[in-house]
Formats: sequence, C-alpha cells, structure tokens
Amino acid sequence: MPPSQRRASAALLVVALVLSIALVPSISGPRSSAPSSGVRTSTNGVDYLNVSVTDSLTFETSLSEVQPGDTVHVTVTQLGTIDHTFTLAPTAGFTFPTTDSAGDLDSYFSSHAPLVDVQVGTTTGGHYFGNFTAPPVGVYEYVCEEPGHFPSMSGLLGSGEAPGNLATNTGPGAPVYIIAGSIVGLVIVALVLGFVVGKRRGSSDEMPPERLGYPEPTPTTPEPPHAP
Ligand SMILES: [Cu+2]
Repeated sequence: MPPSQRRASAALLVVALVLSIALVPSISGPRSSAPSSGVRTSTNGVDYLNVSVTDSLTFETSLSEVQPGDTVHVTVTQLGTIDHTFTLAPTAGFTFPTTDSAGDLDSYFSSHAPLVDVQVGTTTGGHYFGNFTAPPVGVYEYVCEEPGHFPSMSGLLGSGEAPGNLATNTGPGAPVYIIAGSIVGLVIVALVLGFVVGKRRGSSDEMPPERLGYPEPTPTTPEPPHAP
C-alpha cells in the first residue's frame, strides 16, 4: 500500500474508532433519566393500562411497566369479534411453558389467583374493565385463556422494573446488537473510503504506468552514451 493510501486509511480508521467510542455511552448508558414510552405516566399512584385484542390473536398494551403499589385500571378494547381474556399471573418471574394448553393455564390459575382477569366479549369496539394493585417488584406474565390463543396471546408486564429483566430472558439486549452493528458498519465504511481515496490518489501520482493499462512511454531523448 502506498504511503498516501496508508495515511488515508489510518485517518479514516481513527475517525471510525472515535465515532464508535462516542456512540457507545449514548446507547448503553443508564436510561432512568429519560423514561421511555410504556413506563407509568402518572405520578399519583394510579396507572392506566390500555389493552387491545384482535382476531389475529394479539395483545397490544399501552404500558410495559407499572409501579408497585399503584392502582392499575385496565381497559381492554375488543377490535375483533372473538372471545378473549386478559389474565395476569400473580407470580413474579414465572412464565408458562409455551406448550401449555388452555387446560394447563386453567389448572394453574385455580391454585394461583390471577391479579386481574378481564373477560372480553365479542362486541367489536367494546370496552371491558378490571383493576388490580401493582404487585411487588418483578415481571409478570399475562395470557389469554381461550383455547388455542396461548402462546400467541401472552406478554410481560413489569412492576417496578422493565419486562426485559425477567430472569429467563438471558439473551443480550437490543443495545448490544446496535453497538456491535454500528462499530462493524463504521469500520466497513472506513475501509471502503480508505480504499477509494487511496486508489484515486495512487492513480494520479503513484500507480506505475503499466498498472494503468498503457505502456510506459518511451523516452524521446536518447540516453547519453555510456562512458567506456
Ligand atoms: Cu384470546
């Protein structure tokens, strides 16, 4: 690699590294100072959890986290036409095996009273209500008990912590992938730019003529005769 190309590549690599280091803290730093959507919005001990259900067997929830001790008002809106339930398990850190049948869910809830159990009727656009007191710190699973709706209809609600903190969720979080992706992307960009810049400079002042596809021009003045 000619010196000018080496210099250009080195400069771009330094820029990429500086950008990577600058980006990491902004992505992985503490997020408590900037509440994300999904965390409680009230300051008076009352949370409103809006849930919608559809015929495609999905839950959409307005909150992913509530605060322990808060009164949580649940409103479930039927966007389709099929019976559902919104049933919140009372045990922190517990999730149902995804192979569980509706009967398995029923038998669990018969010995573990749900925190809230909203029965959702078939009136499209209808609202169905429930209340519960947010439980001690932990992550809690909610499910639909209608046959065949679990595990498609299930999700996690955090109380005093983000749902992603559930102990069984051991994979790296999204920020890890974002940071790794940013670094790899910047390095690739730096290498490509370094190659292009180096090639352009080299073509004008350092690339040997035979590499450019035309023969070296023959000297127009004959060399002086060698001394005997
Ligand atoms: Cu359902």
